[in-house]
Amino acid sequence: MMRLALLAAVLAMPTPALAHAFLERASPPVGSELAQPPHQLTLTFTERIEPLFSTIELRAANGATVPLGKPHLAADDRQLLVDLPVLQAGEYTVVWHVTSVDTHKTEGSFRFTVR
Ligand SMILES: [Cu+2]
Repeated sequence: MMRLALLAAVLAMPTPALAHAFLERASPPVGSELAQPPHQLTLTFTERIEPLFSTIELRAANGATVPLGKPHLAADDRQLLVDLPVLQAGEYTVVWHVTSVDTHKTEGSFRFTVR
């Protein structure tokens, strides 16, 4: 019975999870506290991504969106970079939506704090 349930769960998955782009690491790091405001945001994903259909949003603690330029792609196509304006002290939330080259969409968010 257990085995059947497991098989059903596997069959119900629309696509192999392997090929989806998830956040591998970030700069500033997820959950970090920074003594100096960062100049750039760098998100590294587990798969190559399509920059035209990928966005990065930055929200201040009061919910206001911090205006950012368009993110650009680093050489290995797995990294999105965006320049940051001078950030005031406070907690920030990075919200990312990316489309990997296999057209699968993923999204997530994380926080960092500027002291
Ligand atoms: Cu995928």
